[in-house]
Amino acid sequence: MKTRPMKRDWIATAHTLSHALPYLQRYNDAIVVIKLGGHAMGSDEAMDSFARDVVLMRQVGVNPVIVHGGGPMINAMLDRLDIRSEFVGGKRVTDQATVEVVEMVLSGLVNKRIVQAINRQGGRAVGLSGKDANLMICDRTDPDLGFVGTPAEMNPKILHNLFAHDVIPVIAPLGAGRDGETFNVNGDTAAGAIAAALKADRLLLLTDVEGVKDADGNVLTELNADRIRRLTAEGVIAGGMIPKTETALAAIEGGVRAVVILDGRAPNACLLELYTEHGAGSLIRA
Ligand code: X2W
Repeated sequence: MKTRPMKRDWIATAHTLSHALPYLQRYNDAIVVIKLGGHAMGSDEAMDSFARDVVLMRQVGVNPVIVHGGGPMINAMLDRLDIRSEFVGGKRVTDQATVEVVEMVLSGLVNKRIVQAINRQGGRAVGLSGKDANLMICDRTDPDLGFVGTPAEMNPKILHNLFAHDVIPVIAPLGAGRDGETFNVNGDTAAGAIAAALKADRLLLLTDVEGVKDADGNVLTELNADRIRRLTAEGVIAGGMIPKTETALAAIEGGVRAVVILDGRAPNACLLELYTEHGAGSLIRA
């Protein structure tokens, strides 16, 4: 027997849409940079769901920009090629052989998987890296890290051109060196630099934790720069959360209106954050 959705499901859908109106109006024409980390990229289904949310955002007037990572995917390929890899202070020590693999995996496999997922949902995604149109020119971070780059000069005009043509940019975190080098850039750092260059309205850092937590493990839904500094000094913000909060502080200092650290594995995380009163994760403002 054919089953039809219950009438109350339709009523709930209409109710949700109606209540989203103020948020739809607030984010019309906004620039929202979304960092999708390798750990937040799950199954094909989760990727399709993420892609649908991004296409929906574009449909209702947002200019979404995706900056992705792909650390676990780089590790898997380096393993297959028998190339050893280590991290120092959260950054991958990157020699010539490694940077070649990083570029192939990020600009090839990972970037195109996201581009294709968005396009399958009816969006118009174009993949690029920090090298394209000199979007992100980098200096060497530290000679001991090899080809790891720190964004030094940003040229975001290409992104505005893409917005004007209804295109969703999907960016791999590689930078161009001034002497023709290829630099491997931490995904969070790249997302922060791109969001600052665009003076984005929101930077959403999608991770695999619910947000910034207090000493009792409760998610802090709103916090400012001072609170972050205090929690870091007290050791409450520690480990993998430090690069995220540092990125958030740098982005805000660079002119981003607000940064949200949220769990990318939660269904419809981006929509929940932008279009409901509830929001999601930890909202960080100056
Ligand atoms: C990172 C780039 C990818 C990344 C790396 O080589 O793993 C550096 O460490 P996630 O998934 O966001 O961690 N680059 C310099 O940041 O990926």
